[in-house]
Amino acid sequence: MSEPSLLLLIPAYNEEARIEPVLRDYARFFQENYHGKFQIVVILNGCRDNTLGVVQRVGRDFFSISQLDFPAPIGKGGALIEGLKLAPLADLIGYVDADGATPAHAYLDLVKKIGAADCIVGSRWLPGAVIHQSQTGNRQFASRVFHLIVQTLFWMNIRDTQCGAKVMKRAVVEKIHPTLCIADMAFDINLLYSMKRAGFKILEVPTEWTDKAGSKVALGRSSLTMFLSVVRVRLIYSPFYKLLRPLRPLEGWIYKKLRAPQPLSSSSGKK
Ligand SMILES: Nc1nc2c(ncn2[C@@H]2O[C@H](COP(=O)(O)OP(=O)(O)O)[C@@H](O)[C@H]2O)c(=O)[nH]1
Ligand SMILES: [Mg+2]
Repeated sequence: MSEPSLLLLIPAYNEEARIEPVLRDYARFFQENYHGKFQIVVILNGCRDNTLGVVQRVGRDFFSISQLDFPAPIGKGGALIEGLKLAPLADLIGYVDADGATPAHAYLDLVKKIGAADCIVGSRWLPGAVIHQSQTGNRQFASRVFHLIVQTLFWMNIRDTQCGAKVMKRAVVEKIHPTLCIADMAFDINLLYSMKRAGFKILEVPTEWTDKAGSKVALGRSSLTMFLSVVRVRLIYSPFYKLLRPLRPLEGWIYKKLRAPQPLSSSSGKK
């Protein structure tokens, strides 16, 4: 029996040194082990290295690989907001990091678990997760603080909102896409909370993870931006949001000071 068609998005920023083996592994592994249509679309933006050349070269060896390139600094979230517009192409749409933190076989395990759920979230923090190389102490600390803030604000009971491996059903993506507006690394909170609010079923599943050197995250600035963004998502869904409109220029000013990315399409995240 044929499996559902799968579109895998890979956001990539200055990944010329890390992405090639990952693309080759995923393309080869899914070609051999997945019995449904499979496509990878790498979504680049504003890369200052030759990521595009590398992706194009690998794409000549594997017809399943293609790319979208946006010159603007739209961030990981902004790139995924654009990539998720391709949802009509497949039954299942997911994303994964370009550095190979999630091996191809572990990603396929997540896909196979979707069953009656609407979204599968790979988790490094659930019992059963296999961690070959942990994040640095600072990153783990920041990640746990972030988790506490997210849990306090949203009560989603998801232990690992930030793991780069997720997969969703097409109807889910199409329904919530207009509510996506966060371009930075807090994009996942925007996505997950939109799904929860729309009543979709999110299943968190332990996964396999190897932390890779060469992270693109500047911890200090990134944490502040993510904090601002989760507060913003919370406010968007609060009854007071309209009253806060006069604060919009201040919000824009802070994002600018933090050099935070902005999405390409100017959705305000309204439901
Ligand atoms: N398109 C795009 N991708 C990004 C951007 N920033 C990070 N990424 C991608 O997001 C993924 C996770 O980034 P990474 O640096 O591995 O984060 P970490 O492992 O959490 O430190 C990788 O695939 C990055 O290339 C960005 O500004 N634009
Ligand atoms: Mg990484």
